[in-house]
Formats: sequence, C-alpha cells, structure tokens
Amino acid sequence: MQESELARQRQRRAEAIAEAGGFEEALNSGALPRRIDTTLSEAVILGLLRQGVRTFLCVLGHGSTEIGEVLRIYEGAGLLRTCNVRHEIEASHAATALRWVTGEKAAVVTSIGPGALHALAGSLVPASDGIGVWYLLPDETTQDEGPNMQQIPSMEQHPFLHMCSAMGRAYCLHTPEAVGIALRRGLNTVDHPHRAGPFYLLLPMNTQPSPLKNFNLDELPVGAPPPLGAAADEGAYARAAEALLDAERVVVKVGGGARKAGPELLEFLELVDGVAVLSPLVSGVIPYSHPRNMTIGGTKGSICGNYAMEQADLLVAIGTRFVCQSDCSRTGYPRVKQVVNINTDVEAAMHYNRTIALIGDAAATLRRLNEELRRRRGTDTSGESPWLKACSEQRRRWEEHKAERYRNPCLYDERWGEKVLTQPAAIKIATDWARANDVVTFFDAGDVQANGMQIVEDDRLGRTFNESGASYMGFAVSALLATGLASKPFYGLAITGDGSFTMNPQILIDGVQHGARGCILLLDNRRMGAITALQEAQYGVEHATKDDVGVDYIGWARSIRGVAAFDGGRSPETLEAALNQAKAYEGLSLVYVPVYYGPHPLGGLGAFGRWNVGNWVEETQALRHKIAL
Ligand SMILES: Cc1ncc(C[n+]2csc(CCOP(=O)(O)OP(=O)(O)O)c2C)c(N)n1
Ligand SMILES: [Mg+2]
Repeated sequence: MQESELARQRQRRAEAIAEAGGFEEALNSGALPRRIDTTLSEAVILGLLRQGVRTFLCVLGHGSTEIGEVLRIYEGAGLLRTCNVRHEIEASHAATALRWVTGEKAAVVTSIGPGALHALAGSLVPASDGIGVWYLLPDETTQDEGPNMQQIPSMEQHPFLHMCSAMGRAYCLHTPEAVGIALRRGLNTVDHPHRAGPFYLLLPMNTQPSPLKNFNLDELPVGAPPPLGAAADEGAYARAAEALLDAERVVVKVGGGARKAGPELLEFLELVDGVAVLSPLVSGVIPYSHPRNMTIGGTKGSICGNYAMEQADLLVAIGTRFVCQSDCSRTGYPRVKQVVNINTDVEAAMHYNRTIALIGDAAATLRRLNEELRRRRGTDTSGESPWLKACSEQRRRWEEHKAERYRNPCLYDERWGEKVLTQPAAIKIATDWARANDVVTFFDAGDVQANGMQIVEDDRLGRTFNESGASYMGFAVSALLATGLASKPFYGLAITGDGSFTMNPQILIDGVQHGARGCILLLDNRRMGAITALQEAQYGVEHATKDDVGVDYIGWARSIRGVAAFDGGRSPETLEAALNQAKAYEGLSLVYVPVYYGPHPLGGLGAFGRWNVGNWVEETQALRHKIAL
C-alpha cells in the first residue's frame, strides 16, 4: 500500500469518527467499519480515543514519528490534541496534574532512550500519588538487527520493559495482534478505581508501522474496572467497633484513599470521639476549621497533629500507605495498642502489627462501621471529652504558633541585605488569596512544599495540590500547563522555589504556546533551602546547597513573549498587589519574591517529628524496634 493511500484511509476514518460524534457512534452507525486494514500505531491511538484519552503531550524523536503521523491526522479531524513541549518530565507532570485536578486523561509520548527515561523518571509522581497516566514509549526493534541508537546498551532482551516494570505496569507491543490486551491492561491500571498509576506502553520502532490486516475494532477495550464495595464482615466490624469504643484516644490518619469519604469520616470522628490527622493529598477532605481536624502530622507535621499521633492509644488508618514523612519512619504512634486499617490494598492494610484490617472501599466500609458503632453506642456524643479537650488545646497552640509568624512577616536577611518576606508569610498571603479567588494552588518541593502543608486552610478538596508522594522538584510549575489543556479551564498558582523553578523553566515557553492561565510565584531564597535546613539541623553546617549566581528572574520571564512578570516586593501589601496584577493578565505570569533564609525562629514553621535519615537514623530505628508496631 502506498504511504499516501494509508494517510488517506486514516483521514477518512478520522473524519467518519468526527462526523458521527465519537468512536462508538461511528462504529454503531457503520460509518466506521468494524473490520479495517490498519497499522499498530493507528490501532493504539484508536484504542486510546475509545477510552477517552484525547490529550497527547509529546517530545517526538526518531522512534516516534509513526505515532506522530497518526496523531497529526486525528488531530486534523479535531479528535485529539497534541501538545509539543520541551521536556518529557514537564510533559509527565502536566499530564499528571490534568488527571489529578480535572479527571481528564492524557498520554505522554516520547522518543526512544533519553526521552523515554525522562518520562519514566517523571512518572514517579503518578506512581507515588496513585494517578492514572499513559506513557507511549518507543522501544528497540524486535528483529534485533543490531543495537539501536539510544537503546540501553546491553545484550539483555527487553531492558526498557524491565525498567518500566519496576516502576509500574508495562507492556511491550512486540506482537501487533496483542494490541487489544495491551490496551486492556493499561485501562485497568490508568482507570483503576482505587489506586491508579502510570502505564507504560512500549512501542518497538519496527512494530509501530506493522500492518494489522482486517483488524476487528471490537478488540479495542472499553470500560473501567468497578470499585470494591465495603469490606467483608466475618466479625471484623464488631471487633473494630469494640476496640474503638474501648479506646480512650483515637487518632484517624487520613490518606489519599479516603478522598471520597469526607462525610462518612465526619460522622465516624464523632462516633469514636476521634481526631483526624490529614495527609497533604487530602487537605480539605474535612474542613480545616473543623474542631476534630488536627491538620497535618509526621516528620514536618504540626504541634496538634503530632500530639494526637504521639498520645493516641488506637490508630485508625484510612487509605494511607505510611510514607516515612507521614508516620515518622514508623515511630509516629508510640502509644498505639490497636490499629484499625481500612484500605483496598492488602499490603497497605496489613502494614502495622496489632491490626484489624477492613479491606474495602473507604466510604462504603466507614458507612458500615458507623452503623455498627451507632448500634452499640447510640448517637449521643456527650460534650467535649478529655481527649478532644487536650487535642483542641494543642490545636490552639498551633494556630498561635502560626499566627505569631504571620504577625512578623518580614525579617532582615544577610544575603539580600534588607528586610524581606519570610516563606511562611508569603505562602499564607498567597494561599489565602488563592482561596478567595478560587485559584487552584500547586506546591513545588522543598521548604515551599513543607511550609505549604503546614499553612493551607482548605475548606474543601481541590483547592491545593501538594505533590507529597514523590516531592518532585518542578512539578508545580509544570502543572500549570494543565490549565491550558483542561476542557473546563481553571486558573492555577504554582508556588515554587528558585531551585524547583530552574529544574523546569520550560513552562515559560510551553505555557504560552498551549494557552496556560496561571501564575508562578517564585520564592527565591538563593538556595535549595530545605536541604540546607536539614544539614544544619543534623550536622550544624551547610554543604553544597547554594551558589553565588544572581539571577534576574523577572527579566528572564519577560524575555519570553506572552509571559507577564511582576515584582512581588518585600511586604504583604506588595505581594498581594502583584498577585492581583498577575490574575488580571489573561495568560502565564511570574511573580518574583525574595524570601528570608536563616536561623531566626520566625523565619520558618519548624519540624515536630522524627525521620530515619542522616544522623537521626540510630535513634529513630531504635525507637521503631522498641515500639514494634
Ligand atoms: C527532582 C528532584 N531533585 C532533588 C530533590 C531533593 N530536594 C528536595 S527539596 C530540594 C530543594 C528545593 O529547593 P527550592 O526549590 O529552592 O525550595 P526551598 O527549599 O529553597 O524553598 C531538593 C534538592 C527533589 N525533591 N526532586
Ligand atoms: Mg530555594
């Protein structure tokens, strides 16, 4: 078949789908025949379209021109959108953010080798935070005619598949006829109802153009796997309820898996006289202002969150996987005698000892557990218990601790040679502003992220996105690209440090190109402050976390046509004014703020927990084994 004839056939198919109003419609009306002569790469794109994947973020290479050609034709018919960007990690972050904020699916398309490896690195974010993203990664040729340029230079078979399989689920389309099952495995992963993740579809360079003669389009799968229901009973609810009502000090650790269980959680907290400690992934699942919300806990933590963890005699873990920062490297609950663990994943549910595990959906399981509790104790929750009183007192201390810092927003900084805003003050001003203006906030890694988790006062889910799973520098700024990709546009604020921004400054160009609407708030402390702080806390001295190069970030941003840049100044008033100017600009902007770094206690919010790193290891591990939870 002539190349141009193939292009014409693809075009006719694309137009038939567009005219019919969708893949299913075209198939059902016969506009698109059930059996077609196609190629593997077209079948992949048709399969993804059928699953509702319409956004393709790409840095194409010699290994993906065939996929690129299919994307060109289908984009021409208005069925999908290809966005070429300047870094695969940025592409991965933007695809992840799009799914996380809006639920819309996206695929990252790369070249073989370096591009694919960048994307694989970036996919640590959806793998850690449980977000479904497609990766179409070219792979070495299957006929092994000799090493391909950019393949992993080893004589093993499938090294890319091995690497990708270590990160998540992967499939190599070595055999074109397996396309249906490959897409089914991807669908089950990317649309997993409880813990989605990245899926790596490896496309050998020589199979991409392979003909699929008389291919039956019904082989392309649709339909996401259904969610689990409530955990099975077998007496577990009765045992859990009994333990909960016997306990005096219940703490509930709420992770990403409890995202849809807010109302059930509120009732549960009353029924068990418990307090909640929230993962940053679910900030707002119950309102910040709720009296039983002890906010964040863990290595960075908060006064009240860590108090509740430290004192509790019973832990209820819901949809959480116990990352070191969240449970102080397994030393977070020294007095806990009993755990009730609600999770859909067996490994996570059985993580701690002394556990009653309820394996099922968080909301449905909590509803049944609440029923059991109501039956046993009725609904009267008489007054404020000693536990709630003690926790509330700590929450008041935490609020005062923070307020003192907000009352002193500026400190003299040696490096800047003048008084500048502190990070806590700048982030408080920015997140209050974002809430008032219905702006979606993303936090980049570092002190920015840690302070962000401690500061935000989310009244509902969806206001802030703190990528705390992988804590990937450059995520927040790259996430702004999602504002230009979403079918329902939103305005984003990416709060970032000088270190994180310079990891992915591509957003300045790609954001303009693809119509991003948002603001980069760059907090410049002239260093990778989070690491300096850790070194100082552990060894008393900084090493290799700063440089002496002054950067004109405003000039940099303004050098790109289409980006507006504003000086956030050195006071709360100037910062707020700059944010308002940024928001008034219909596009991508940058607000630059020099911030304090130094030993002054009002310059940061402090850390309240333990961590199994650096020279804290010996003590932390000893405690972990003493607790033996
Ligand atoms: C890609 C990546 N590399 C390294 C790290 C380790 N790390 C975490 S925070 C941080 C420094 C962040 O510096 P900056 O963005 O300036 O924020 P600051 O802490 O100064 O507020 C580093 C190096 C990381 N999280 N991600
Ligand atoms: Mg910094």
